[in-house]
Amino acid sequence: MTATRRGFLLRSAGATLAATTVSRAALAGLPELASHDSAATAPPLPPANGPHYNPVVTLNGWTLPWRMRDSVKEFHLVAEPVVREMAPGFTARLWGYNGQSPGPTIEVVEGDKVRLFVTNRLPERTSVHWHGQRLPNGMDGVSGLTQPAIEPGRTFVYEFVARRPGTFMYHPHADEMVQMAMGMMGFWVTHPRTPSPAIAAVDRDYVFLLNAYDVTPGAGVPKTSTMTDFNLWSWNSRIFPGIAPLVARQHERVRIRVGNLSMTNHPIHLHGHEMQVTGTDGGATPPASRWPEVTVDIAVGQMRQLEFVAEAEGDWALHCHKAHHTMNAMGHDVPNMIGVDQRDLVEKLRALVPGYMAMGGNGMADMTDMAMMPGPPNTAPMMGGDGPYGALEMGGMFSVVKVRRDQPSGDYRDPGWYRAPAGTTAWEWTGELPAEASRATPAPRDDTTVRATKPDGPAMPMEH
Ligand SMILES: [Cu+2]
Repeated sequence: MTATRRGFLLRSAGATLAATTVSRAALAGLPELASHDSAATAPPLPPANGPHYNPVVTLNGWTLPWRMRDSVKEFHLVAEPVVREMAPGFTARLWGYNGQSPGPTIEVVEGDKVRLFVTNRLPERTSVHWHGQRLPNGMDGVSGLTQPAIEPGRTFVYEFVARRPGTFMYHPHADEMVQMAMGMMGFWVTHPRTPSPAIAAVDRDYVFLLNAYDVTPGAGVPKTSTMTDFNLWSWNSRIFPGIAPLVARQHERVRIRVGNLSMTNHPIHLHGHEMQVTGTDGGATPPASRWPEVTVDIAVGQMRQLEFVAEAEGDWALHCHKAHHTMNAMGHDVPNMIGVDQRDLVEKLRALVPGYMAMGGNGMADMTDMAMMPGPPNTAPMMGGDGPYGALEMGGMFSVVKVRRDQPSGDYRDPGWYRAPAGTTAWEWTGELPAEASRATPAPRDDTTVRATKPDGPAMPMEH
């Protein structure tokens, strides 16, 4: 939901969220303030003016509208405390922009003159660095080095020409450790003025940031001094099963732009297809330099454009290959109990702690069956998400690329789970090799999780 500035002011009048009030006078003359209060994936924002391009889709995010003033594209970013639903049932109190963390995606065209108003509603000073852009030194947003910091309640103006097409990010260069650990970051895409072999037109163009938080189960505010042992590994401040699927029609060309603003690298792995890195932080890769990959490591501070043709129908996992990064709310100093007979121990402990249950003796998958193993309120399940054949036993940096023959082009709605053709799903051995045609296809365990595409529904938002 995009709210107008009027709605925003009305809402914030009674809200305790905003740490700093900004007077009406200070907002005078600024572009209408757009704000989002939902973590649903917003439909792509087609350009209202200027050259046409196929707009990007920000997973569980949205694109910032702009206004034109004398051929300058004007945007208004507001740095402020936000409440982010990281997964259904689990919210975190973060800092971000315009109502969400990450902030909205900024989308422009090569050669655009861009003016960005940045209002600071945080309790401390900030700045915005336009990561990867060619710009005048004084617009680079490093507080203390290229500009004074933006004090609470103040608005600064950044202005430059988006000279290089490609994939970019924005984030503070002021109290960085705290502000980035709190979720302050956003995506920026500059489309080429004319497509070229190096920057081909694609049918779907998805963007997300890799980030991570350390939120004590039951608490809502991240610990900002954590250096490596994060417990929530997220894409756009969402964790599986809260991450929207990436939907494509079979044979479509799909681009996924990924930026890493966490504290470690993430090998992003796609099932069932080969992809190429068509762009890096520095721009498009020359086509002759590309090679196929199924896993692309994305280092801290880097952006990568991954592209593939969605040739194979199905529900294909897309995830970070560091296994600890596909878990939620995980403590990492857990003893290994695999193979340990805990029966004696359980008896003794039950005398002291009624209802005590032993865990981990056969691995940790039991955790998914103990959905009810209640953590404190507002705790993300360690592994969550039900698939058509059972628990997915995944969390964190995990989503699904859903390739469908009948997905209408331009339709980003979740088509539900894939129904494999008979005889094409792994089956249980019964002692004999059956004829291909008579292989049993395991039945999805719950038909309610297998939703059919509703072609008469609204053309857009995928609620997830
Ligand atoms: Cu990772």
